[in-house]
Amino acid sequence: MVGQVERVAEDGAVWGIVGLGYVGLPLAIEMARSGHHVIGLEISEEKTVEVNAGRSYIPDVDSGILSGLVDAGLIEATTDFSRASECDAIAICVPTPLDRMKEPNVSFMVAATESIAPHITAGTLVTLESTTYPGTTEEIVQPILESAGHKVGIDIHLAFSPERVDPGNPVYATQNTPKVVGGVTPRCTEVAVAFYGAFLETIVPVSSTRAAEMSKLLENIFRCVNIALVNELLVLCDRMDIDIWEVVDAAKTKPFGFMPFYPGPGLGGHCIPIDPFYLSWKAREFDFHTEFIELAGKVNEGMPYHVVERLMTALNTHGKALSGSTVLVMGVAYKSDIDDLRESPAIKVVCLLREKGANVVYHDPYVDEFAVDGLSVPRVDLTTEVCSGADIAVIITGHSNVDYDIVVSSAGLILDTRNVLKGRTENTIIRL
Ligand code: SAJ
Repeated sequence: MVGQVERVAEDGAVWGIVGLGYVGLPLAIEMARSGHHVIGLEISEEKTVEVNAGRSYIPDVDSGILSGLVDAGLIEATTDFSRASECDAIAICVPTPLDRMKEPNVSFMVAATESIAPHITAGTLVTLESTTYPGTTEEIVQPILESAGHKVGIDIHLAFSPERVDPGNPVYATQNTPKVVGGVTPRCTEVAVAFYGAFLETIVPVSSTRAAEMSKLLENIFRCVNIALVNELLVLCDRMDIDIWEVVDAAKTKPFGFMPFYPGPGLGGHCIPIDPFYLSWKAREFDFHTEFIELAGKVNEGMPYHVVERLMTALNTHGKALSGSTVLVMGVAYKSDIDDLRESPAIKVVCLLREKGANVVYHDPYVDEFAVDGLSVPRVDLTTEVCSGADIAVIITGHSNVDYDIVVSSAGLILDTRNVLKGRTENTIIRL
């Protein structure tokens, strides 16, 4: 049915997105830029107001571009999910967090699918973009769609296509990052390839939804395990009096067969610390224990504790106890040059410091408010008085717009967990 494939990609096709977050909003921009009318289906009234007013709440999405597309009538947001009936293709871009027991919380995907199922019409393509365990698309999304009277592969189409957003990446954005696509049936794959190919540069079809789901997990588990590897080596090098940062820099001169990862205070973000546990959970169904993932999780989760141990040791060498000391935490976002706090290692570090009686303040130019366990952490400006008034400063995340000379020239002690002060030799600087 050639017409079927063309419908989702023809000029007049209307496209929908469920969830206008850090994945959905950039996707909406790219879709609209190709000239298609985009309907953002959001549960948040506030987000729909912001989008319809042309105001972006995602740092990687420029408000000028968004407002231009809204004014051109190419993007609109609504909380009325019945408008899914107007869409020829709909991408589901909702969160996939873990619960407190580190088990997948699929409630957002279920709610999103249930919200559109009664309204989608014959011929519609539905794609799931949320990072999840292999089997989710066919075991969760497909039954919900078919319970509404549809038949996947016959009157509607369903595929999985993982998001690959790297927040703050100045080179790779939604449009120029290759897009993996796997359908429930070959026809579903063909329709999904036509859809994404209508507005993205490179499409990578695979044989099934499971292959697409697993490819995304491999990408993120690869990062999680390799970061854990260098974190473990950091602790060993500390005991062997070897500079891990020098070691990684030396290893990365190898022009093939090596990719540098850097130790740090722990693993942040809404993906890398979380996604691997979606696979380890599903693997149990197959009597399989993903030991690499479990070990990586243990090593990465141990890093905030290692940071606090190093802080205590540093203060001790200067005759100070952590209890009662003032600690200036620098950089609380989960990675450089962004404002996102999700799963940031700074949260655990501050929690542990408080438990040990330290007085904690923070500085982060991207983060105006920072609370841990509901208790606000006082925000300070980066001045010589603040730095000299702290018993120790600890750099958790380095930001390129911070003047570290102020810190180096006035702080009595500095623990640098990111090698931000690379090359500085002042004896007040201690590297993780
Ligand atoms: N980190 C280290 N050492 C490293 C690299 C990262 O400690 O060598 C830490 C970071 O500080 C951060 C965490 O790990 O706290 C995650 O960092 P990240 O660079 O993986 O950034 P994310 O989670 O924002 O985005 C990642 C994407 N990043 C890259 O590919 C560089 C990508 O893996 C996914 O597209 C994205 O997660 C996602 O949404 O899955």
